[in-house]
Amino acid sequence: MSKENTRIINELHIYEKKVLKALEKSRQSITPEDIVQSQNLDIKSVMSAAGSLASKGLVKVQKDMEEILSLSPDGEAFARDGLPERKLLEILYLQKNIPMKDIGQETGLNPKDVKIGVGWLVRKKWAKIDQGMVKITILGEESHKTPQIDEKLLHMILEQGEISSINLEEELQNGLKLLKSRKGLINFDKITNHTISITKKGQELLDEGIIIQEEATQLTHHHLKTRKWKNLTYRGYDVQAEYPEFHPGKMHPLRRIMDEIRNIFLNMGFTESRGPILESAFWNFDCLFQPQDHAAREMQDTFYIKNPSTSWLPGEELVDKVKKVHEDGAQTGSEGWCYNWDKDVARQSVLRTHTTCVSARFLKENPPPLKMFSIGRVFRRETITYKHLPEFNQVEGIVAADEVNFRNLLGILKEFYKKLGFEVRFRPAYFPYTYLSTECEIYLEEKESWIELGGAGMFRPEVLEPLGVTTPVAAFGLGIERLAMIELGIKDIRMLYKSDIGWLRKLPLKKGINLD
Ligand code: FA5
Repeated sequence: MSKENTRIINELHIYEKKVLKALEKSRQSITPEDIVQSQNLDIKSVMSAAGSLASKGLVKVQKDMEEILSLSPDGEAFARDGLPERKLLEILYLQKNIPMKDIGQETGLNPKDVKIGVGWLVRKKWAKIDQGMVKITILGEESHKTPQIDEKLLHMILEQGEISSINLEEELQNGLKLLKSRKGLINFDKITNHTISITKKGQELLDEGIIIQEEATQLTHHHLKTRKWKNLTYRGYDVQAEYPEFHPGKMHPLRRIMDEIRNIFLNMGFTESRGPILESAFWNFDCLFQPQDHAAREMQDTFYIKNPSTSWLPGEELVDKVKKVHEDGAQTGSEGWCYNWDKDVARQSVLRTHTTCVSARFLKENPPPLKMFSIGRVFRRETITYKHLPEFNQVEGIVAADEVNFRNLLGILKEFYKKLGFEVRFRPAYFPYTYLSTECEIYLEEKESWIELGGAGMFRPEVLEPLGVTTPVAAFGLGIERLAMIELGIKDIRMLYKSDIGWLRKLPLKKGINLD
């Protein structure tokens, strides 16, 4: 047996095998009803098995339309009593001529039948109408005793109850045409007959021999309990079968990407930290050597909080050191910003504008060497665009140790993005709290432009000295939504917050695994 035929036979359902077997016995076209009889199946199973076999080219299913004729109540009355024209002909045969106006009275027919009868007398050429007289013709004389084909058919249907139009002889087919042209005498019911025949390919399989064996489609509790499972043959799974669409619950893609980022940093040996969302200007700006008249502190860039309008400052020692560094640079070798630093400005409550304040807080509490990252929400008074949101997430990180330098920082960022599958480029940048500073960018195909992903740099001595840190510190702060845009291939950052269920359903459950 060829490998292909074995495969086809193995994949046949038991009903399909039974239909083939039925054809083997008859060796010619058979009806589904024959198969119902011979294989002890129900008609639905036979039809669906035959359809499936036909789609595999193993059988041919032919459909023939059949018309079943039966009589309506009017038709039945005409069949018993005679057609109106026949009744008229009988009288006319005796009288030869009858005035048109007297015909109802002479024949005792109702006006409707008189109308029909006279019409058909003329149509059948049994009579003609001449100067108001209905006159019998020679054909009428001859037809007097002989029933015509339409009348014969009417009687046949009356006797048999119903007959099929396909079995009618040619003469009766003409009779049917006549009866069809009279409205309401005959009922026509259309039925479809199927005949099934074996194809060459199907015959090949039959010649190879098909064994019919009951197959279990499922292993049930009953099979196990009765130990029947040992002797059962199990139907194989069609792993390519169509399956219904399903939408398993899954994490929002942004949350998934955040978890992915978290895992990357944890695997790179970083520890995670967190900080408050409602922050003092001190930690958000001052501590990061951002002068109190810096543009980023303006009301149009930062959300200031009315209640509580002020926040606690840390201990005097740190506050004084920060004040000094702003005013004259303290021991850092810099001149500072050369202005009078105001404690009250530093007390102002803000929604943090970046997560860099978490790094500052962490450095205050934890001596190097250290590697720390944090993930969290930040807020800015931004005009919403395809790449700007007023509320978004950042991942922040610092590496502090004696031997850390700017090249290490670039290496860490490159490695991080590589793990996410991105290649980034770096360009020089400016941040008040870092020197050297850089920004990493990635090319966005959809927008045909470079998009900024994050900022980084070595913290300045003006940041580190007040915090009591003596080692170099490499720092970075990266936008998460921008990363998500690229990973998910979306053109607009707002999509991430739209709750578009159609889009969410289509997204892979996990990067690289799409169950939809
Ligand atoms: C900062 O926030 C710096 N704190 C980063 C930093 C940390 C520099 C440590 C040096 C040392 P920036 O404002 O560029 O940088 O924002 C960082 C990233 O956040 C941007 O590159 C961008 O990816 C993302 N981002 C900024 N603004 C928005 C916004 N409105 N909507 C969405 N993402 C934004």
